[in-house]
This record gives sequence, structure tokens and C-alpha cells, in this order.
Amino acid sequence: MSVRGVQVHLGRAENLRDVESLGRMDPVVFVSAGKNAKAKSQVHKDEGANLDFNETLVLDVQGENELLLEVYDDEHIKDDELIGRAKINLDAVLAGQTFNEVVQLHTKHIHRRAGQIHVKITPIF
Ligand SMILES: [Ca+2]
Repeated sequence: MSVRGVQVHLGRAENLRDVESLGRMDPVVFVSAGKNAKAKSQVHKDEGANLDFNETLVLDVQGENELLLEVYDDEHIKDDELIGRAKINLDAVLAGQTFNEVVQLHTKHIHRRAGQIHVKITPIF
């Protein structure tokens, strides 16, 4: 029984690093596995640093064993700005288990904390 893909449930995010100079951030999550598998959440306009994404994304993992999760502040005029990211090892999920953790985000500098998000990943057979 091989795993074809994963369901990624995005839950509550807290203490997201504030990168918005004016007003409240508009958080959006991108998940990817390798070069070809990508999915994006809805944009949570003006919801700021603490919010519940409450959304499930489906990703075809194609044998990739690492998921990259990135939280951005959606922008209209300039490019979206990175709030924080995390890499999640999928070996256990590919073996049929469920990943259910609060994931710590960091900036491009691995030691700089950028908030956290509850993520649940379940395999799709
Ligand atoms: Ca924004």
C-alpha cells in the first residue's frame, strides 16, 4: 500500500512574525513537496499574527519525503513577504502514520523564530 499524497490540515497559528508596516498582516500558507507538488491556502485578509487557518490542502507527494511549509503576508503591489517557514519530514506519514504537531516557524535564518502553526498531515493511499 503506497502513499499517493497527503492531506495537510492547517490549524491555529500564533505569534506570527509581523512583517506588515501598516495595518494587519494578511497571512497565506504555501506548502510544497519537491518541485512539482504545490498548494496554497486562502488569504486571511487583515487577520494578523494570531488566526485559525482551518483549511485542508491536498498534495501529491510523488515520493518526496520533505514538506516545505511557508507562511507569507499577502501583498498586492509588492511581492508577498515571507513571515516564516518550516520543513517537515514525511517519512512517518509515508509509512502510514499521522503527523499532528505544533510546528515552529523560522525566518531564512534558522535560529530566528517566526511563530508557530498547528499542522496535521494524514496519508492518502
Ligand atoms: Ca499584507
